[in-house]
Amino acid sequence: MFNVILFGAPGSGKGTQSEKLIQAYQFLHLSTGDILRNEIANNTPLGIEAKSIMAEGKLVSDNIVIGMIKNKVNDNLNVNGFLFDGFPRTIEQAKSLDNLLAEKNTTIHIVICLDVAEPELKKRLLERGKVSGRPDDVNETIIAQRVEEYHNRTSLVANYYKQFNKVVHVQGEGKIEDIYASIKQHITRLQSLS
Ligand code: B4P
Repeated sequence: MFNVILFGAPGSGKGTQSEKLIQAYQFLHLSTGDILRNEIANNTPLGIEAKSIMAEGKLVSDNIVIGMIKNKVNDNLNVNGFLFDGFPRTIEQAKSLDNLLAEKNTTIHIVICLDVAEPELKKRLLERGKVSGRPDDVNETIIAQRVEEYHNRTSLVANYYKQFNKVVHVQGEGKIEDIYASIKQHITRLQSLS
C-alpha cells in the first residue's frame, strides 16, 4: 500500500490534482470536504451539524472527521493506497491517522504540499464560488476565515510530518498539467525506492 497526503491551503488545488492522481495510480480518494458535502446533501445528522460550521469557514470538529476517515479506511483495506485530500487538517487528526495506519501495518509515504500565495487562493475561491454554489466560497469574509484557520491550525500539520522527512513542496501556481507533472515525479521517485 502506498499512501499520500495532498496538502495545502483552501483553493490550492488539492481536489483538482486528486482527480488526476486517482486515475493514474488507482488510489482510493478520501476527501473529507467531499464526504462532508455529501452528508450535508443527504441531510444526515452529521451533515446538519457540519453545515453551519463549514459555511462559516471554520474546521469541523476532529472527532467527526476522524470517525469518518476511520470508517472509510476500515471498509477499504484491499486498495493500492489512499490519497488523503484535505485531511489531516489539525495535529490531532494527523496523530490519529498515523495510529490508524500503524494498526494496519502501513504508513503515510509522502506529504505533498501545494504552495500557492494568498491573493491567488482568494481569487480562485471567489471564482469557484460563482459556479460551485458552495456557501464557503461566496464571500471574502468567509474565505479570509478559512485562510486564517489554515494558518493557525492546518499549516502546523506540515511541520509535524517534516520531523519524519515526509514532506515535499510543489509550486501550486501555473498550469494544472505542469503541477500534476511535478507531483507525479515525486511519487514515482519514491515508489521506485520502496
Ligand atoms: P475542502 O473541500 O477540502 O476544499 P478546499 O480546501 O476549499 O479546496 P481545494 O484545495 O480542494 O481546491 P480545488 O482543487 O477545488 O474543504 C472545505 C471545507 O470542509 C473546509 O473549509 C472545512 O470547513 C471542511 N473540512 C474539510 N476537511 C476537513 C477536516 N479534515 N477537518 C475539519 N474540517 C474539514 O481548487 C480551487 C479552485 O481553484 C477550483 O475552482 C479550481 O478549478 C482552481 N484551480 C485549481 N488549480 C488551479 C491552477 N493551477 N490554476 C488556476 N486555478 C486552479
